[in-house]
Amino acid sequence: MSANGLRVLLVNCNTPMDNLIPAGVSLLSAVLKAEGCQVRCFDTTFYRPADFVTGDEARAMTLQVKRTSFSELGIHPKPGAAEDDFRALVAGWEPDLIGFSVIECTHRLALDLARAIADYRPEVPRIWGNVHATFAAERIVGAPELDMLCVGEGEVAIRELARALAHGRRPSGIPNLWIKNGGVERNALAPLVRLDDLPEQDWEIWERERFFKPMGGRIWVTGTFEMNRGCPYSCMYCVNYGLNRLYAEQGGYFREKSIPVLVREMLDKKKRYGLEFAYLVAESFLTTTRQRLEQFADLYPAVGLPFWVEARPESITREKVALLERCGCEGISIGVESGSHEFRRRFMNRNIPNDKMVRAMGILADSRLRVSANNVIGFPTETRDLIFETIELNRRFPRVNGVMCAIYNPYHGTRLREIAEAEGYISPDEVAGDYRKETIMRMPHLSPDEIKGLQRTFPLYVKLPKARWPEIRRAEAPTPEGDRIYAALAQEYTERHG
Ligand code: B12
Repeated sequence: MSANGLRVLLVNCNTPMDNLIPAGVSLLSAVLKAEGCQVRCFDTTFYRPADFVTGDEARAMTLQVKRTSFSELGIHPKPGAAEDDFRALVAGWEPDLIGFSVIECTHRLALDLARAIADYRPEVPRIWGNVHATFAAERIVGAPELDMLCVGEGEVAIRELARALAHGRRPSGIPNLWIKNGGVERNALAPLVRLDDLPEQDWEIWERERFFKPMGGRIWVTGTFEMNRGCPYSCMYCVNYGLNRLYAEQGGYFREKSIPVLVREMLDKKKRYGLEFAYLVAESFLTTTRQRLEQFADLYPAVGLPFWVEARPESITREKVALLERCGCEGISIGVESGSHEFRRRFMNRNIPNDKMVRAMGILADSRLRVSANNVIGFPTETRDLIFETIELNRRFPRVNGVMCAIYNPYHGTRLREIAEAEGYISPDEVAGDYRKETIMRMPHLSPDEIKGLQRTFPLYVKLPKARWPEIRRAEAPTPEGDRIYAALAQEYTERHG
């Protein structure tokens, strides 16, 4: 049974100007096209509200990355408002199903878009999917802007939904879907898909500019590839905590795609899309078998695209690093998160001693990979002193090119969200924001402004001599004086550390 001719509009609710093709929406499109559906995508990426600070800009303003600008590289935001263009597309194309892909910090945007088409044919289902739909399901299911939610993976659910609609059947009994039909029909989870059984991602739905990733002052045509799905670990701040819990009966959410299948798709897409860089979705790249890594090292050079990986410090060995160098890896981001072993153990489920982390950074310092240390500040119950433990740990790392500092945000589905609610730092119906920018938590001992001040000075505290700390402390303040001192220090830092 197919869903021939059904018109499906996928809506990628993205944060403004954040390029990199989402694998999830691309896969859903491929699944739908294989069923004979017509698919279009409304993508919000290039709609940039006035005065909006993008994630990349926020990182550049806090000295984490070099400043690159889309407009200098010839990519300009779209002139109109997303809601108007969306309404026009829906009215003109008349889709039979509208699927919104929503993460927590695009919840508001999804609501605005859904409201913009509130008067469109009421029999056309509006379905929300992705991690926010999965983990805030109970909290958002009552919203009049949506008719269904996809909890968990989408491939089977959207295929079955499309088939039902194409055959004029009222959708019911479809795995992973919560369907509003007077009450809410909460269907059970489908078995997890095997990644090797999935079709290749469909990238025809994306505009050419969506592949343009600015890095180091130029554009790199970049493709996103799913190497595995989920993560074997369940860190308490991460969505994989929730995904592994949701899929506990199926042994957790983590699966791998086989290397030959991955490489085949990469070779094909490199040629078709003129790729220059690869983004591999693998949340802990080196946490896998040695045999798999060796197979990657054997087959990947045929693809030959530079790439960057994310890894846990405990997975770093000299052999694995040599192997990454061999297959053209550009750089590696290491999840440090916090500098207190005790805090990491209690509040993150990350039980690695600091010395071991320093040793891993030492191995990387001896390699030719660029190294980033990923830190997070502002965790629930975290104090200023604990943040300084993170700074002190970073100071022990022999060579780090990028000192990254995110601000913790309490996303639904994570254990720390539950703790933040229990501590009264947020109310249950609050929606978290973008962790590159600010916190939504109100902790009595550490204000949002103090956290923001620590974020912008974090690389200064790490890289400048301790004698400068009193000056850096003054640069934390969001006052004209603080801003002035910060600007001077930031210039010095950029000249010295790039
Ligand atoms: C790769 C990635 C990125 C990439 C690509 C972004 C993208 N849109 O795909 C980049 C680096 C650009 C990125 C940026 C950001 N990300 Co990110 N990212 C991820 C990561 C590691 C994997 C996502 C992925 O590709 N998975 C594989 C695909 C196949 O699965 P999927 O996306 O879940 O899609 C499936 C289902 O969710 C469902 N589905 C999805 N959409 C829809 C729609 C419909 C209609 C239906 C029916 C089903 C459905 O079906 C899909 C197939 O099964 C996740 C972690 C995770 N495990 O989810 C974080 C994650 C999604 N990111 C997160 C965040 C916070 C961000 C940023 C705000 C900050 C940042 N990291 O810089 C920005 C925001 C940009 C944005 N709007 O996405 C958070 C979101 C938290 C939350 N609850 O909202 C996550 C969960 C990480 C975390 N902290 O736990 N990210």
